[in-house]
Formats: sequence, C-alpha cells, structure tokens
Amino acid sequence: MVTRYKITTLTEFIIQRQSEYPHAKGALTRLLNDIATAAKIVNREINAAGLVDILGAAGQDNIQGEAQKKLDVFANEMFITALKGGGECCAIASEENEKVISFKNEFSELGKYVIAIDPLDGSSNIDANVSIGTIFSIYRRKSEHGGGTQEDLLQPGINLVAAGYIIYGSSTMLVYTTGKGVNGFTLDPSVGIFCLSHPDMKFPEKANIYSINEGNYIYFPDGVKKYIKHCQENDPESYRPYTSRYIGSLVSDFHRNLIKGGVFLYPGTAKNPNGKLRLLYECNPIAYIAEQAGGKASDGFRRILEIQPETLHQRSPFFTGPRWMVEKVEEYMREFSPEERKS
Ligand code: P6P
Repeated sequence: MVTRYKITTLTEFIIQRQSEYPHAKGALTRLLNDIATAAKIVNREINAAGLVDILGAAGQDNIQGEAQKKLDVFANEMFITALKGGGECCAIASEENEKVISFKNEFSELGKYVIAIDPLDGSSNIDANVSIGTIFSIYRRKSEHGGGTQEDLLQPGINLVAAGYIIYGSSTMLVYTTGKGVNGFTLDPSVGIFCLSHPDMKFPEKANIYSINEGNYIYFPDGVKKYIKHCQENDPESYRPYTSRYIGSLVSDFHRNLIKGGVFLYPGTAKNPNGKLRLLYECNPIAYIAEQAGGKASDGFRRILEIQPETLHQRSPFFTGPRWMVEKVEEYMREFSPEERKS
C-alpha cells in the first residue's frame, strides 16, 4: 500500500498563514518568498564552494574589518538583488555594508518593509566546512515615502514583523516566525522546494547543553564564570553536569540548542564589554525566534527585544535558550556582576 502524506511547501504555508491576517495583501508573503529564492541560490554556491575556487578571501575587508570570503560577498549581493527586485523592501541594513542600502527606484520606494540581515553568518567557518547561516529580520517602514532610511532600521525587536534564519548544513533549512510560533522547512534540493519538516518548534523541557567560547573564560564577568561552574556541578535532578557544545557559528549553535535543548551565551568581556554579536541582525532575530519557541533572550539584565538600537552595527551581550536557563544566567549576573548592567 502506498503511504501518502501531505507535503506542505513553504509557499503554501505562507499563503495559508496570510489568510490569518485579515489586512494582509500578500506583500509579506512575496517578501518571504524573495528571501527563500535567494537562499536557494546561496545554498547552491555554498555546496559548490568545495569544487569551485570560491573559497578564500575576496581580497577586501568588510566594514567589520574582517577579511571577506567570496561567499560573503556573493550572499550579500544575492539577497540585496532579490530584495530590491521584489519591490516589497525599501531598505536593507546588512552586516557587510556600513550604511543602510536604500532602494530609491520608484518600484521599491513603494515597499512597506525594511530588512536587517546577516547574509552569511559564521563565514569564518566556510573553509572548515562547518555549517553557516543567513539571519534576517523584517520591520514595517516608519517613513512615509521615498527610499527607506536608517531610522526605519533602528527599531527595537518588539516591532519585528517576521524573523528567521537559513542554516546551510547537512540539510538546508529555513526557520522563521511571524509572531505565531516557529516553523522549520527543509529544502528538497532535487526539486528546489522548502517543505514543512519542523512544525511549531519549541525548546524541549529537558535541556542540558550550554554553549559558550570558554577560551574567553578569564575575560568573562564573574556572573558568567559562576554560571559556567553551575553548569558543571553534579546534580542529575537538574540534568547537570550539562554537556558543552560550541561550534562558533551562531545559527548552528542556536539551531542545535532549539532542537536538543540548551542555552547559548556570548557575554561581554573585559576586552569587549558589549560582546561580539550585533543587536540588529543577529541578536534581535534570534531573540524573536527564541521567544516564539517558548524561550527567552537577554543581555543579562534586559529583554533583548526591548533594547532601542542607537547604531546599525552595535553589539550586545547575548544569552538565549529555554526560559528557565536564561533566568538562571540572569540570576548569576544580578548577584555577581551588577556592574555589567547596560543603561
Ligand atoms: P567566537 C561568527 O563569526 C560569529 O559572528 C557568530 O556566528 C558566532 O556565534 C560567533 O561569531 C563566534 O565567535 O569569538 O566564539 O569565535
């Protein structure tokens, strides 16, 4: 007997969900599809990277002063082209560009949305064949007309309309939320279709992973040092000692922790008090997904989504995972590192 099962494609799912928003006219649907299309093309290039001389630095540095890999440049250009051409987006803030990219052509100026994106996060891992990812976040524009502006992008995460990531790993997945839960779609490369594979994703109740670059231990705030020792204590009832897992690629570390249950920590250090991760296009989108999956995201004291961005590339300490795990980190930060509280 042939087992028949219903495959829900990303496009079908987005359209189904659109019907739940009475005022929706399809713009967000088209925007999410534009992102998925660009992701498929980037995925193809990543998979080919091992064969084609696309690895290695592109001979220029990005605005972070980091050597840009050719795939970085390609991914950035691909998403910008797809979003500009789609006409639903009027501006982009990208990790790879110092300033906002404002679409001033008459077509895109009608775009109601702006996007903050990290086109290829974790790209320093490309040559090691470690999973990398794209992180995106979508806001409604605040300006009335013309090309999008920096003010359109400098919105707190509580204003997010949608956020998601694509993880280019052993399989390629797109995981996103529009504020009604988190859903994961796996790419079937044979037909180039994202299919619903992880409906209604939630952090598991039982979680026993902690993810942090312990090489920075001596620079961590005391609250983080105490929390790491807490993770290593022997208390089977609270699933401790936890397992340490750290890839050094935010999308990969977060995705594993979402599936298997774990907390991710990138604290501020003595050398970099605001940590390394960027609020606009790394912390906020991941925080939105974490909250929609029943978890929490904090800078150790404040809800990430309530932080008002002042500059496009500002950094923030970042702790995210199951609510009870993040709250334990916050407890240690309040008790042992109150001086770390940001304004
Ligand atoms: P570290 C990758 O470069 C990245 O921006 C994130 O994807 C990742 O979580 C972090 O940096 C890793 O930083 O200092 O541990 O190598």
